[in-house]
Amino acid sequence: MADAPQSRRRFLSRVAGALGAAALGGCEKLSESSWFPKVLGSAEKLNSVVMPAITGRRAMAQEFTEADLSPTFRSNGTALPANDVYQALAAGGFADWKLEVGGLVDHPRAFTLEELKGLPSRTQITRHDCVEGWSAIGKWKGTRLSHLLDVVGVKPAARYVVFHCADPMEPDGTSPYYESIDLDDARHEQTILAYELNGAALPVQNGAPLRLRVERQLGYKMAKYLLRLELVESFAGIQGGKGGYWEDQGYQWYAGI
Ligand SMILES: Nc1nc2c(c(=O)[nH]1)N[C@H]1C(S)=C(S)[C@@H](COP(=O)(O)O)O[C@H]1N2
Ligand SMILES: [Mo]
Repeated sequence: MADAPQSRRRFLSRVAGALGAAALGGCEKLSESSWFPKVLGSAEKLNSVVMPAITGRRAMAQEFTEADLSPTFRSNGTALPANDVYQALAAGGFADWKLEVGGLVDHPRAFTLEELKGLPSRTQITRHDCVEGWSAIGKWKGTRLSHLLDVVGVKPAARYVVFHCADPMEPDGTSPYYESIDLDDARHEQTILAYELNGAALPVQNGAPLRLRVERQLGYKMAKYLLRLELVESFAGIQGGKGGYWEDQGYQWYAGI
């Protein structure tokens, strides 16, 4: 499953190359030019198949208005990590909490919540879709992951960001929840590390003090209770090796909606 986006990108690079673009980076401009739709149009079916695929990874998730907010944003999965260290941090209002960022970065370091709040943020009202069959619209504010990555400097070999969480998924305290996304999604404008939900500090049941929002993917990708980010080249040696807790149980790694 983890290979699907790569092979799709390779295919799209070839399509873009055939159309005379040096790289996918030129596609947004390409699609605005007058000849590009005509070229695809002349290829008949290509138009509907290739266009959304080419612009796909950069497309924005739909954003909503305050009037669309769900009355409550329910909690799913862990609502309180069964982890003494986490519970002590929560009792202290997360004053001693830090987010560690390491792996394939130039400057590994830890960030306090205040430091993260000092980086450029984004506020967005989006719809969360859970595979269990419910959706909710919430307003999220958080640090843009792209800026955080610029601060630590991503080494060229890095391909994924792995999100390590505080909540153990086994009763014996092992198997912390974890997730991962590739650098395209990590750099997406709407990918944020959220510390606010609906204008208030992120509640514990929704992942306090910090959780991932990677809009355009399903709910299980939105890792809560973040403790550590790790830049990696592959998932080898990380828990089940499939890039996420639910992925290790057979869920799709790329959970696009
Ligand atoms: N750490 C952690 N992150 C998690 C989960 C979890 O159990 N633990 N559940 C996932 C699932 S399946 C969903 S739908 C959302 C639920 O987010 P919410 O509790 O804010 O509704 O968080 C995701 N992130
Ligand atoms: Mo979910």
